[in-house]
Amino acid sequence: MDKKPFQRFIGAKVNRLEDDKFIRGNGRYIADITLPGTLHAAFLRSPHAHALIKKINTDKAKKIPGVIGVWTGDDIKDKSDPLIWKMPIEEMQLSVQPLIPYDKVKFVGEAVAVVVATNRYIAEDAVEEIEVEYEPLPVISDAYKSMEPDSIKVQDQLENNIILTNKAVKGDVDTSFKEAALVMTKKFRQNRYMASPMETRGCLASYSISEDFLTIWSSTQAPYWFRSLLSNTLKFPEHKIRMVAPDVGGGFGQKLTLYPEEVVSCILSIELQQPVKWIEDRRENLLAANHAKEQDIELSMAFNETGRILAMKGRMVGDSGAYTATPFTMLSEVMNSGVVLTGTYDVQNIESEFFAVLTNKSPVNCYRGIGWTAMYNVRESMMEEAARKLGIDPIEIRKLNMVQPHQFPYLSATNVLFDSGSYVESMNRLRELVNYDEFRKYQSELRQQGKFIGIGFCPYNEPSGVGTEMARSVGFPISTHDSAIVSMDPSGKVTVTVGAASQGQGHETTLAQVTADQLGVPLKDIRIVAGDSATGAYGMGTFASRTAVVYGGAIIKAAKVVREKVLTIAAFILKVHQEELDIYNGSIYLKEVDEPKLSLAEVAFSAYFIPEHRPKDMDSLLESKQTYDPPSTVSNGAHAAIVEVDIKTGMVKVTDYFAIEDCGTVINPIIVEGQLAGAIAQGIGGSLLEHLVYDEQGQLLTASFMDYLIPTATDVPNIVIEHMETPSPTTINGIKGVGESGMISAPSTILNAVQDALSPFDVCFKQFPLNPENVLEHISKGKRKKEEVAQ
Ligand code: MCN
Repeated sequence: MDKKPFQRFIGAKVNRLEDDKFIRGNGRYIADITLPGTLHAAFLRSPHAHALIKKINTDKAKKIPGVIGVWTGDDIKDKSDPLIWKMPIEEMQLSVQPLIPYDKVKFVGEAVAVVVATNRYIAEDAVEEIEVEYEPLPVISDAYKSMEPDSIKVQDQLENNIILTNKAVKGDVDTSFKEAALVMTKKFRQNRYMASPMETRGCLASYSISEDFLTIWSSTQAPYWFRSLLSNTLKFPEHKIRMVAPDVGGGFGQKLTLYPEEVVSCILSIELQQPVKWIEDRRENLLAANHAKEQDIELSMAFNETGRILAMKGRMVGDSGAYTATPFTMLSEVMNSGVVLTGTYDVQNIESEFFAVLTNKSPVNCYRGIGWTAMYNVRESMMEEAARKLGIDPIEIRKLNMVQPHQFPYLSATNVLFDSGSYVESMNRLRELVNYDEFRKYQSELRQQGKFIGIGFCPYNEPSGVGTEMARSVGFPISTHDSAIVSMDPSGKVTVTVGAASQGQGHETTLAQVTADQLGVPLKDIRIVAGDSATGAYGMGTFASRTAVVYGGAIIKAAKVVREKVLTIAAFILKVHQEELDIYNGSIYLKEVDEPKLSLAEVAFSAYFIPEHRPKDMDSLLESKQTYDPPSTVSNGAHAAIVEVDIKTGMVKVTDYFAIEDCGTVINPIIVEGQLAGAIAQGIGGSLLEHLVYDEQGQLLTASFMDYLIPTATDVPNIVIEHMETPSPTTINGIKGVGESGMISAPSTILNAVQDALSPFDVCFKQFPLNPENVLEHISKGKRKKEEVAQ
């Protein structure tokens, strides 16, 4: 008899299980959670980028009916430590961030006082009544000036404003540059922009005096990790803190920081013995939630006459704002740029130097594609320029330099182990997909008609999963292991508990798919519990495209143990050898026989309640907890975009977008495509629209969505996505991560496409965003240059 086809869930296009509740408005975000007696906090924020706080008068605010209290930095400072998180890097200076400053403010938007009231309206009104006397100080808003020896200091206790600088050299860089046929240097300013999650930051802190226990619901990406940080900062015992991330409406790295407002909310709840809720508004988010990306890169590349890269030299200066955000610190942006200096290319002669510098601006921390975006922008635009100069096709010059199939596993000059990949193949497929040769003909026809379209490319690779080994090998001395608990209850249903916290990535679906394949249970019989430190599945959280790899791996390990137990019991009951059995669709089958012999529910019930049905030495729990700390794995892919530039208005329209992605074994193609589409949309925003503009006085000029432009549906074209699947030989089940890939390559793909469209004007952008002002300026410069040459 034919065996029933076993339904494999890994690789299946399963619709997102969590979407039903979100679409129907049944999600539960922080703002939806209200406990009896909840009070509301609102923060007064500094209008100055750098100023002494001379006096704060809270009398009027305190008198407003409904106001419970007003706290300033002086009131808070002895109740907790400030925020300090130092990477264990000896040379790194120790940045200290007061929860609320009591002596001086260091960026516009920094909280200077907090009101707690019976409702949010009263709290906001009372904030308006607080009077602060400031003495403005000179402001440092430029990273280069901040590095000068006589610069004013952002943090008084530090030696200077450079938190860390480091230089790494590998191979013989100088000789390679001397012998090169072509040497190019490009300076690129990666503008400051930020994640704009639909749900802004927020928390609800609730202290129970009867249990001496603190619960904090926070819109966070890393509940366990932040519980440790919170405990450390507050000096409140960790085992008496529960941190929960309920539904989170996007994070993208912004919620990978323990923020002062969260610690203050806890302090106030402990003091008032009532729940305290803080929900930030969009203006506060733009002012005071972590900014991202800002850095200047100077990159030099040496090529031989065939287009082979001989050596690269990168110098990164990161404008990190006033503090190093906890816990990833401002280093992550510039350090990561150094890590991905060579990208997909085989270059062993490198020099890379970075400076992470304080200024009087909002702190910079992680945002999808951290450090990658900037380095890819400069390197990949140089690759296209080198191709033009050497008369080589832009796809071929990349293929020539890429890590070739026979080179895997390949150790990059920056110490990243590329386990496997489809680098060259993905470029070949991209060329076919975009119909490149036809495009060039079409482009020149349109140019005759005065229309300027262009095509840009960008291959990428994404160190993903990020376990301890990879983090340490690239200079982040942190530990990133995680655990999963898989437990089958007496009815045969499965609960999987992980420390990850989904912000919209679809973990409820994909982690259930991973479990279903191991245990042979239908998806509806699996519940994923995540983001709650009370559940005991310690984990570092969701970032660095690690959930599929790390939690997927831990789940598979734990589910295998449970499967083994189930099969042992079933074999005992059926009096057969375990190897003769299989589980699928919730039942135990004899292999090669199409009749279920037992249901999982029967086996599970036996495990818990019928000792005669299981071997004597076997424990009764169908449960396993396993940890996983994956080895290095690097996913890859290649993108192309077609843009149309209106040379009269400077408007850029992305008309077509193509992405080839290879994240090893794909768990769910629909979700992976969603990840790419979202990240590419963010890449379009970052390259064309989004820009956090500060003036010299450190005032943020773009503190609303009227000025800070994020892409809308009309800015995002149809995106064609194709999967290639090169399973990782190192990770469990061959899975690699995918979450950031779109943001690594989309900005530079678009940059290259715009430069290609405007090639008759010989433009070379040195700064993002490519907004009409920037584009028109370059077109007119190009025209002037041509006129001069003609004369
Ligand atoms: N996946 C898959 N097959 C693979 C790899 C991944 O099906 N081979 C699925 C995963 O199971 C998961 C999703 O794709 O459902 C993303 O997986 P992964 O690459 O592991 O990334 P994480 O889940 O760890 O999420 C972090 C990543 C990052 S770093 C940012 S930033 C980001 C992102 O995910 N922030 C997001 N995507 C986001 N999506 C939403 N909606 N909101 C955010 O804040």
